[in-house]
Amino acid sequence: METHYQKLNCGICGSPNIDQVLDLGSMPLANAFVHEEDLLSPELSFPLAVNFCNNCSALQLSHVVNGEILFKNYHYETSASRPLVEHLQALADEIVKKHTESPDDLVVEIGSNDGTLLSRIKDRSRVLGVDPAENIAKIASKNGVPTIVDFFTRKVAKRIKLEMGEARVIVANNVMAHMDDIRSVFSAVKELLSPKGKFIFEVHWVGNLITKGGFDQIYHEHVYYHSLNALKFLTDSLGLVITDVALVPIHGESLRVYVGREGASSQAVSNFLNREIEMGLIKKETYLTFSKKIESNKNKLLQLLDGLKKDGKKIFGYGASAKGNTLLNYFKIGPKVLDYITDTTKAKQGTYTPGARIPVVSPEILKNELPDYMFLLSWNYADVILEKEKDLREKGVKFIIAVPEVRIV
Ligand code: JHZ
Repeated sequence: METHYQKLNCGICGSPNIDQVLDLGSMPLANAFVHEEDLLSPELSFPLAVNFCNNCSALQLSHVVNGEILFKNYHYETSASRPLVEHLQALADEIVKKHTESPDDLVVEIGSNDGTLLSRIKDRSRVLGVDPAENIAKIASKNGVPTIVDFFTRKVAKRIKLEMGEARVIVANNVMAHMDDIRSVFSAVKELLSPKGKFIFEVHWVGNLITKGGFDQIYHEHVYYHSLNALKFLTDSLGLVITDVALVPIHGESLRVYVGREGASSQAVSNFLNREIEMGLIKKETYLTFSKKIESNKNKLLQLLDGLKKDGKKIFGYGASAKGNTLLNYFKIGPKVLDYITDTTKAKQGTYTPGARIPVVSPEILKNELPDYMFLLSWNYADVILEKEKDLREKGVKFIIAVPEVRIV
């Protein structure tokens, strides 16, 4: 099995006219948490660099790691983050009320993870999940969500159509950035979707990446950093229509894109396309400037952490997110700076973060041991977490947040 390969053509339009705009060096996989028994074994690491396509403006990784390595045994569980669960509850209601007509309609989710979304739809519609991670799909099945353990391909789409009929809704949250062969995935969607059906997906928006500076969203799982302009290039070329778009406040800001086999685009779509053009998202220079900003944020953060450590302060990390691992590894922040990282995901507790090797522990530790500072590695949930941790803050624990700017609260 080939572990990774270098992309010589744009994955959206096929053009060879691509240029590198950012290089983060060789990095371990952001979700490959290390178990105690593997501490002495070397970790896999791969080049992490970003290319811009001068033809269709798509931003994408220069090297792609084999999906079997990335996703077959996965540590991220949707249900571990309460704000995400609430977000998906609202999406479930929207899907049922606005996009299905009868309980016989089929809703298929690509990258269904632990079944958090579909379990909220299953009593109102027929549902089916598709996810390559066997360990996570098992949890979904326990939650009553039938799941095909596989990548979503044309073959799988045909099989579903044959056995269950066309899908009224296909939903894919935080997976359309992950699939290298995105053109085939869209073709498979077209195969399975009913003529009046909707393909609804959410992806982190590159505009948020650029304006808020959350470069830590860049890791091997995210092959693409989507703009609506590049996505439109893709759907146009496949005879699909982006019927609507909304910016939703999850993972910073994400695009929720509605795609159909027929119909017209809403005014919101053309407004959004223009907004991105005005922001410079279809220009290479924008990404070169962004890449320089990462270095200045790095200096500010390292100076702050260094000063605190010299003053003898104890610092823990909060939330062992995948993005946190990009930041820790690129900025070379290790266990000498952060004693522990607390995380609510059971499967991450007792492991060590990839690369930096910082112990991940249950938040229960905070009942016995309080740090002076907690470094928030899930800045996307800052508001909710600061509110949730009121007691901790009243006890004097301060939070360090690095995105969009380095600050202490
Ligand atoms: P969170 C994930 O990235 C993975 P990550 C994936 N690759 C992807 O594409 C993006 O999402 C979009 C914990 N936590 O959601 C739970 C607490 O401990 O920012 C999670 O481990 N306490 C699919 O991993 C982590 O933090 C809390 O109160 O960067 C958050 O990870 C909360 C709210 C979370 O995504």
